[in-house]
Amino acid sequence: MSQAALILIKPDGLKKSLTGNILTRLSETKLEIVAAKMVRVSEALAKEHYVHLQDKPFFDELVKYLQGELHDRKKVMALVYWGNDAIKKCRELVGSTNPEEADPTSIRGSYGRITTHGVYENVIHVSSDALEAEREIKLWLDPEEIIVDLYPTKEMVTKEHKKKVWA
Ligand code: IDP
Ligand code: MG
Repeated sequence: MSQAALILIKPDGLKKSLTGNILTRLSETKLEIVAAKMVRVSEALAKEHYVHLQDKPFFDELVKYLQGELHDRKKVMALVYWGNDAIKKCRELVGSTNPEEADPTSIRGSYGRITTHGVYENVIHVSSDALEAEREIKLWLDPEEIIVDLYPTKEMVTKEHKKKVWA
């Protein structure tokens, strides 16, 4: 069954110029990329993304990490991979959360590190299951930014909505 997975190339991945390597590795999955964009991550977005870890001692550091404050790279690249067993396929290539325990040939095993601050800098995020993928994709992207219909949508007329357009 086709499934979607949110991938984030985290600020350390961008700072280390790993975008090309990571996308090449992920292409081994033969999944389809159905969305891609650069995002400047607000504190609110970072906190919501990692809401399940809000009680952890490393939470504040983790939020700063995702915002790019530890790497002077205030952006992440967000992608949606789509296809059969997308989450399992991506997670296998990405490797374990702790880069020291991750298979050395996995993306995190190859490029991740544990900092003296204690947060695992593991260069990439991938959704953990289908429910989390849906929650995360809806958090990071609007329906129009994804080229397939993943989840139900509705139409809304937003007359008062302020929007930046080309001058
Ligand atoms: P995942 O990214 O493999 O799904 P999660 O448990 O969802 O793992 O954790 C989110 C992120 O929080 C990790 O990718 C890593 O950057 C950081 N993290 C998780 N557990 C720890 C820990 O025990 N110490 C330091 N950082 C951690
Ligand atoms: Mg997770």
